[in-house]
Amino acid sequence: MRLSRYFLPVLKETPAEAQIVSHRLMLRAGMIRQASAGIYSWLPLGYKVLRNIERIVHEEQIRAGHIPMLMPTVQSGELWQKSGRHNSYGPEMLRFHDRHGREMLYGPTNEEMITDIVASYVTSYKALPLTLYHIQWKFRDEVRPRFGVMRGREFLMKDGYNFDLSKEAALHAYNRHLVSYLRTYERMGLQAIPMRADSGPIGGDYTHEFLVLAETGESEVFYDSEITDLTLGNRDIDYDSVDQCQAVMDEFTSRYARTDETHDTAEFDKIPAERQRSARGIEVGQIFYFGTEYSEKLGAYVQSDSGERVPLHMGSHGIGVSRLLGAIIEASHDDKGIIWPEGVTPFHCGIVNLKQGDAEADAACESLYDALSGHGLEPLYDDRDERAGGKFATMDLIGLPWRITVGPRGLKNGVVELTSRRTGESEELSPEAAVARVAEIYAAHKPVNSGV
Ligand code: P5A
Repeated sequence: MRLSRYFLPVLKETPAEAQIVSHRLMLRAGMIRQASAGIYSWLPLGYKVLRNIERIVHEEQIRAGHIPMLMPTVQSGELWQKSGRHNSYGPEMLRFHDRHGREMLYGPTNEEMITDIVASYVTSYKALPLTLYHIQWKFRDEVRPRFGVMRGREFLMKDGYNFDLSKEAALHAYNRHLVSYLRTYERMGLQAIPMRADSGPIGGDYTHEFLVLAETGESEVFYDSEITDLTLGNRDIDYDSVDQCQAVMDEFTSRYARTDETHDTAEFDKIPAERQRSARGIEVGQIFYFGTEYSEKLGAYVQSDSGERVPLHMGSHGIGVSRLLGAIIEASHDDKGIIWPEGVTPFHCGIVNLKQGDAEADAACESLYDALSGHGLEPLYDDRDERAGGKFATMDLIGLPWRITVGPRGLKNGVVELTSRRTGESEELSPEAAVARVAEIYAAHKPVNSGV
């Protein structure tokens, strides 16, 4: 993309309404625009990151054996009457009537709808285990929408639902989700810690929230500092293996890590004092096992292998896709702007031309652009007739992890400059070597051919 032809409405001023750094930076970098409280338009740069996050979520869901589909945003109130949540959900649910006077709502979640679908088609245990998911907009009329996309009213969620014959099988689905979520967040450059949580209006005995530690987080958390040393890394996990998923689960959940809702001071005090931590965190996902409650209410039963009619064991699992943009920025920024992890960056590499209009510099930038594109990378070429300082400031603000700077002086010596946004370190290299280096860095972040 050439910046002169892009739509990147960056702001020089810090918007007064934004209280936390991620919200400020998303507005300043021209990523989002508020349409009304807690509802945002995704401008091109923000949309690109949103799509990258969504792609990683899809890839990791499919890797875990879960099946993508799409349910509507608008639902009929009827199913919610059956589950009993039409009343209990309260004013957070946006309700309205269609022209025939029927109760409609903008879905805050999809347990009822998916259970109804499965109840309609699945009749035998042979169709199990089954996990279906979608990535779809939700609406919750939050009392205090704030912090930009972090607590929106309209927000994008990945929500998945598992259907199993027994509690044991459903707990494997729970563990499998826990492992696949760890991998999902790590690919986005995030450490999200699974913490014992409170099940709230979704219900159920088993639930973990995934929290990214950040001062601006809305949740208070308590944990054993050892948990922050754990990573999944490149471990090759067989998601069908009950033992392997259980082992990872045990490794990550056996240490104390809880939100304030489940915090237990006596338990916490058993950890050596130097390892006790209290902090704040951003909840980027939550998993639940809730048994047969929805299946019984909505009629999701199957014939077991002994011929009995049994209700399905279910769980639901959510990732805050749009919230993740805010969480990533909270975890990765500096005074100058955003620092995107390679896995989600909107463009792979910036190209800054220090002397636009200089025939040699222009040609070198064009050829870098082609060479990077030839490697399947997407560069953002700042081809505007602007001062170098302004170009650097824009690149720093929008946070591309790598920048190649091209100027007549360097070109005389056959070199360009490759700069890391994270460390600020620069290296002079031939244009070919700079391209090869950038391509090598991104080789570890190639999309998985997952069939989404
Ligand atoms: C699990 C999937 C559920 O709704 N039903 C389907 C279950 N869980 S949840 O914890 O309530 O939401 C899942 C994740 O969605 C994000 N989230 C939000 N993001 C932005 N703005 C909001 N107002 C908002 N509410 C929830 C969180 O990341 C949460 O973990």
